[in-house]
Amino acid sequence: MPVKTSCPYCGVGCGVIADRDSAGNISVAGDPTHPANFGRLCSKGSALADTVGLDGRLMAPVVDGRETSWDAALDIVADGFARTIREHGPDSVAFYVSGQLLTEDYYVINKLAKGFCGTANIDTNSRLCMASSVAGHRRAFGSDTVPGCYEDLERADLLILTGSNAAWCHPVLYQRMMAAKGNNPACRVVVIDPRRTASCEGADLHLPLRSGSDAVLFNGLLAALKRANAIDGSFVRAFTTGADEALASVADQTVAETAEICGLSVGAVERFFDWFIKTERTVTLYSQGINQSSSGVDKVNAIINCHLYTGRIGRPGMGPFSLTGQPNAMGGREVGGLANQLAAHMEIDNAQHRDIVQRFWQSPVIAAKQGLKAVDMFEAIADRRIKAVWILSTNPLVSLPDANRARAALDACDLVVVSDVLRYTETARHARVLLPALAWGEKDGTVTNSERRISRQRPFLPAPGSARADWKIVCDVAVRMGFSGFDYASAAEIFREHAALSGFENGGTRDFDISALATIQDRAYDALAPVQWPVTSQFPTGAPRMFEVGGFFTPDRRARFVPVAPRAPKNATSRDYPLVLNTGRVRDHWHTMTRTARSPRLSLHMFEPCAEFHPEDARREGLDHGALVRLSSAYGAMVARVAITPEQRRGCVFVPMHWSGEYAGEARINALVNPATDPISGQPELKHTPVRAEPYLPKWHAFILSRREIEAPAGGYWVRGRLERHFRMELAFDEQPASWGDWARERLSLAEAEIEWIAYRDPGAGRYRYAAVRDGRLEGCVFVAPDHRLVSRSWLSSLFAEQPLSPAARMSLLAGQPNDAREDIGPIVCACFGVGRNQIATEALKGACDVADIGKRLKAGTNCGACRPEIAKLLHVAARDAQPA
Ligand SMILES: Nc1nc2c(c(=O)[nH]1)N[C@H]1C(S)=C(S)[C@@H](COP(=O)(O)OP(=O)(O)OC[C@H]3O[C@@H](n4cnc5c(=O)[nH]c(N)nc54)[C@H](O)[C@@H]3O)O[C@H]1N2
Ligand SMILES: Nc1nc2c(c(=O)[nH]1)N[C@H]1C(S)=C(S)[C@@H](COP(=O)(O)OP(=O)(O)OC[C@H]3O[C@@H](n4cnc5c(=O)[nH]c(N)nc54)[C@H](O)[C@@H]3O)O[C@H]1N2
Ligand code: SF4
Ligand SMILES: [Mo]
Repeated sequence: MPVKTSCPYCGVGCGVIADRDSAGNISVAGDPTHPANFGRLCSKGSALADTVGLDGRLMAPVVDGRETSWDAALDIVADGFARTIREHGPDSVAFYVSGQLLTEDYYVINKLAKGFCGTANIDTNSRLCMASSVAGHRRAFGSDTVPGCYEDLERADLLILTGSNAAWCHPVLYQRMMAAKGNNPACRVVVIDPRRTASCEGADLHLPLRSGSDAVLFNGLLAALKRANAIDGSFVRAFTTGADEALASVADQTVAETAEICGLSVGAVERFFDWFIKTERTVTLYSQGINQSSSGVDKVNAIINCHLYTGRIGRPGMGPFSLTGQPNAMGGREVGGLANQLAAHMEIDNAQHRDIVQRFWQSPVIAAKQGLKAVDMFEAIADRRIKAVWILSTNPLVSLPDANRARAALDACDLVVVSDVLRYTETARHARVLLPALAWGEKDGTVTNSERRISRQRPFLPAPGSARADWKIVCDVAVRMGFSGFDYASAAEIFREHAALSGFENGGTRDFDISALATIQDRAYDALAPVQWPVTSQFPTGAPRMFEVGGFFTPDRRARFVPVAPRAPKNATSRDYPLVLNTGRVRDHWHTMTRTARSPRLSLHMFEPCAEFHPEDARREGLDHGALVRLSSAYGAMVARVAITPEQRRGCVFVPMHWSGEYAGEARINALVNPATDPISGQPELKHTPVRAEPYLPKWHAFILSRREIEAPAGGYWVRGRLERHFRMELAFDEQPASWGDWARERLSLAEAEIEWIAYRDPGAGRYRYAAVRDGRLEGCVFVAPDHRLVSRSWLSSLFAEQPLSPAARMSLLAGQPNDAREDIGPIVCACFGVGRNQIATEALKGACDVADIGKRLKAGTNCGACRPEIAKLLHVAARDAQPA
């Protein structure tokens, strides 16, 4: 039976239809009726079926490395937390949770911490993600409200993306924007990002500003709006306060000054300002390039100031728009999962709010003060102020800044409990107690996307082993700790309580109100259609926009302009650390790769962690494209593959956040990232760490392709991944084995007798190549060289098909390339149809003129569309190369 559910990845919140046939085959398709995606899915969503297998799953509770019963594990957790609170007080325990929990899970863990344990030491990975937006919203609006909806992006005439690579991180939304732009000749797109990203392919203007200078740019814009008298006087007078102070702080900032500080040309800044001044329907979208900063909250307010001044908020086609990252970042905010919030958008510093929540919960206590925010929480674990911590649905030893220190913190902690779906993650390896949770496809509840839309996640798979829903595990522990109020029979029951609290003594004073859902019956909850909050008696079917006619949630109901004095990033570059490390995402991987690394097609797009350098910086540091680089900061070091590209801003290096010790050696970027935080939001500055780069020159480079899983070596550089019908590993190391042949056979785990062993050796040049063939099919191959110049992997990879090798392929095996070069499709660009770079280049030579044409010829880009910006780029490059010199 097909089940309607929603995608577990990004905050776009696409609806999917999942099904499992009688043979157990799983299929996933876009839900044409879901208002976030109308049937579309990106590469990650389309590959969901690849990721739900049970290998690697945590199936039973584990204590001290041994499987045990639920009763035993829950007793250890409940007794451990109760005893620690008894002996050291409530603030000696902590909970570190995640925007990937469902709202119901999140609600009960927050209730347990704040209402029953009596501590606000509950924080979430949203601290690394949305905390600056939350704080900026609250300063401006008095509430954490995203005023607009996705439809606004389609109705806008000017779309500004700052600190957002939506083409890769919110792909379905980006495709919606591009489709709308295609239908609206007046629509323009501006991308503000130090790098030229895939999102720039569809842009009319790219501003490659100096890292961290957004507040200067938007302050400059406010000054320009004033000079142009672009004020919406009636809106500003009726619905805001503080405009004069904000204007005073920017009044004399000229375009020239702005351009100079931001490292941009005067012309580009002028054009951007001019478009903004003249375009009523303007949406400014922003994400981590704004939030992950030591002045992230100020940057958010600098953006909102410009929208308040022009009255462009809450009306069709306009508004500031914070793109949420995780599927339920928004739901976590609704239940108050951050250490400085209370449930249902109430404030922990407000005694009246504390009283409301405590009476509603009938709880013995209520946390009286803010708890520790993520970075401070791990600091407190390190110095043993916190003695017991429970981590749910997040992998902090990979995702927190200064990750080596976070690891040392957990190792020093008396009781580390981890709820996860996998047996082995970097964090799970450092836990005393592991609790098996239900995963996507098995669990049941709700999530809220970037436009405040609540959607259901519904199960379509049976629970594996003895795994339990996260909410159930939390309630089991709460009951064992002796607390009442946790005897829920279902997710629906928790949802009703959450909805009731949102309306409890609200009377229009709080933005988050879904009280019309407080009496929803189980059957209606099961059938709940996606709906945007508020959902009240006034708005029974939800509301797409807020604040069109004021109604802000400050005491005087007016929005606040916030004067912003721009600050530079906390740690400046120096002689020792001359480059700015910028980190973020790639198209086909998700966070710490616990899901996406299971999908062969998602692993192909970017197989290794690449450090992207501007050609000038690469030359200065002596780095070659495709070679290895060692990056180090005052905190730690890592090794990555060098990619040289003029799309990188000079003085900056970009490295993806995804690789962990499970998939690579020495590739955790957060070992280097500084733990500097924003003083208001506590969000870490993940986009700006001073680093040094130097060539990493091990004596040997190798790659292995094998039908069997390849064991990770003990040291050196290595990266592994799962591809179609085989595994791949890249390695670089110093020690030379006694026999390369024996070494290769060991890597492939093959017994000599069963296979045909083909070898090529050139000891003089240090080149060794081996291939193993069984029954005419390729079993594996190992290529070794003294430098990084090994052969292309794509053709060899294609030989792991079911059919035996052709005689021609066999002949060419150890050459590593086909006799006819056209057979090598090159690195994969289109994950959906497996189309490679070489194929696109060939069609370009044959006259393919645009992305649509490539789609007709190769199908590339015609399914999810996530690769369309890259195809466009390849065509640009081909066209440029075709020009006579
Ligand atoms: N493929 C994929 N998609 C994802 C995720 C994923 O892991 N993989 N994760 C999801 C999550 S949780 C999140 S939070 C979102 C994040 O979505 P995004 O914020 O769009 O993604 P990032 O790559 O982290 O960073 C965005 C951009 O900020 C730029 N940037 C860096 N410094 C500055 C600066 O000073 N100013 C400006 N204007 N820009 C700067 C970076 O160069 C980068 O291109 O993505 C979500 N979607
Ligand atoms: N350098 C750098 N670091 C960053 C960022 C950056 O841009 N640069 N971005 C930051 C941001 S925005 C974010 S959101 C974080 C994300 O970072 P994390 O939250 O640490 O990353 P994930 O890999 O999503 O971790 C989710 C974990 O939950 C488990 N899991 C999955 N489903 C379930 C479930 O249903 N229940 C339970 N209990 N567990 C489950 C997975 O197996 C996995 O171990 O990273 C942050 N770190
Ligand atoms: S855009 Fe892609 S990752 Fe995000 S929710 Fe939609 S299908 Fe999932
Ligand atoms: Mo995020």
